[in-house]
Amino acid sequence: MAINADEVIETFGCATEENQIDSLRKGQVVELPETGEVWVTGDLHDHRRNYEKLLAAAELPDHPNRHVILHEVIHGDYFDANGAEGSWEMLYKVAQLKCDFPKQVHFLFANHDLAQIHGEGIMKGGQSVCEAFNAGVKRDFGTRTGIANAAITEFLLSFPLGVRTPSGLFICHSVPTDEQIPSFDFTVFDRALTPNDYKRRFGPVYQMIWGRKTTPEGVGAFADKVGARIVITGHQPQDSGYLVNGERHLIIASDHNQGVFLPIKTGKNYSMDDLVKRLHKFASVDA
Ligand SMILES: [Mn+2]
Repeated sequence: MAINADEVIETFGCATEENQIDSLRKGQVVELPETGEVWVTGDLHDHRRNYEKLLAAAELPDHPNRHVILHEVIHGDYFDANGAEGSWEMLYKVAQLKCDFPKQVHFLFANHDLAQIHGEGIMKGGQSVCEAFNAGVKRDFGTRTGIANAAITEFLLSFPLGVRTPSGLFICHSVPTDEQIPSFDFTVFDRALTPNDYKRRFGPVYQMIWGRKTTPEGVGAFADKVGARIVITGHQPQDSGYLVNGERHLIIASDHNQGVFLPIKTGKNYSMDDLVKRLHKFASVDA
């Protein structure tokens, strides 16, 4: 694939800045306005068809009060014969989207992003997905690889940790484990981050984006601390598209045909049942 490396790198820079100066952002959380819609997705993992469907259905240019939330867009299934993986391109697409619709597009920091920044930590079929991603960048950027990697890292680090609606929803990639929640550093959402926040096992960012199998009671304690009624996450794969983990935790996935997205009003008070009824399967979207 022939690419204009300078143009791609410049776009990552633009999107990084838009994340940093987002007027809805308070610390590490984006606070959505009372009026409008938000279309929530789960992990995307370079599912190009679902991304196309989402964009076609969301019609962002015609709906300036409509927001979309994207996370874990990298590390998909597009490998070449040499084992190089091509999801930098999906990251570029969402960066372009942020530059085109800076007030409407929001990201959530995820564990695959952190693993990619560190260059290690996630294996699939005996291969490091981070090395495969690096090989894809090297293949396509050649002599500009170093600068491209720096721009990608800055872009990923500019992602917020959560999105909040005025109706009491808190949307994030995942939540800490039950064991971590009692001592979790909740100030992480309200302040600038330091390298310690990302530290393996002990950093609050790490704990939050890697946490799995949190019980409904654990998520309830987390929700109380962040002032939310219901928490919506991705992170844990869902073959049927979603899982209701108790009355206060909805898990959704957007990285396969049975995956879902959740279009809702920012100011409306939904119950868990209401949210489940609003889930849309990508398979049912014509685009
Ligand atoms: Mn994840």
